Amino acid sequence: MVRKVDFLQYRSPDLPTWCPGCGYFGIVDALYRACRELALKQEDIVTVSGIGCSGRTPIFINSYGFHTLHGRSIPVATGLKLAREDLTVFAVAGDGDALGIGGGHLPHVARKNINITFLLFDNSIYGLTKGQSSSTTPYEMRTSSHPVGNPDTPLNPIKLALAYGASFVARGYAGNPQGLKEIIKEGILHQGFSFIQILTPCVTFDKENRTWKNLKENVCDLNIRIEEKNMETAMRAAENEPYGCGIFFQDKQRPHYQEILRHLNRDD
Ligand SMILES: Cc1ncc(C[n+]2csc(CCOP(=O)(O)OP(=O)(O)O)c2C)c(N)n1
Ligand code: SF4
Ligand SMILES: [Mg+2]
Repeated sequence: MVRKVDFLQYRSPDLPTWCPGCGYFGIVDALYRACRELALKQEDIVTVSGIGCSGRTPIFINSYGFHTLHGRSIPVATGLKLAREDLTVFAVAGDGDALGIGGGHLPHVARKNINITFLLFDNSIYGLTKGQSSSTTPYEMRTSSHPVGNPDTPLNPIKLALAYGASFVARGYAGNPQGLKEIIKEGILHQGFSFIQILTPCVTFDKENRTWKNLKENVCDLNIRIEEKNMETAMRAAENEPYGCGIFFQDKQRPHYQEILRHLNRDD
């Protein structure tokens, strides 16, 4: 029997409490549509989040979810995937959650190649706590914690994920849910750790950097679909194209963690 799957069924009856105009609406829309197009059963999806406006995401998806501690979506999602390999597991985190307090988890989930899909809601600011600088806030940007300008050099999430050895590294844009949906689908289908940075505005606390206007004017399609693993091209694109969207790197040959465990436990 063909199962009828509509993308609205993934939408929770609890309406998102994000500010009107927040980019996160576009992200969950892309997520619903990716799940629908892959015909994932709601009961087979788990979304694990940390703390932040992005941390509320599981509440708005009509499936299983886990709103954990600040910076801890990756280890909880890892444990879940190791216990239930059959489930589709998303880990979601904001830039502060993923790269600040939780930054120590990223190298390990990447090097182990845990088969989960990680969505970095990158608005380059702490949204929930009212606009402090985060690890991706640009140098000199004025924020509530740095009213005369951020003194710190921002991290480049794509370069980090590449350097840590993530087997799938991509960037999408909240203002293009169709394009983002395609990237998320690829991330779900990828057998290994999928890292997806999503450019998105915080319309309430960022009036000068990652605004809708700025994003609309600068986001471009990189047209790089690197089937062959090519770290050098990917690194160069990450360095030169801060608003370029697409798949920067994918290693389809590398076994994921559970495949490695099966290999090590083989009976020969
Ligand atoms: C251990 C701990 N430290 C600090 C906080 C306060 N806090 C909550 S969310 C947050 C940052 C959120 O920023 P980000 O991860 O970028 O998420 P966004 O709100 O932008 O989605 C901070 C510092 C906390 N909840 N727990
Ligand atoms: S504070 Fe910013 S990130 Fe949080 S819901 Fe509002 S617009 Fe979105
Ligand atoms: Mg943020």
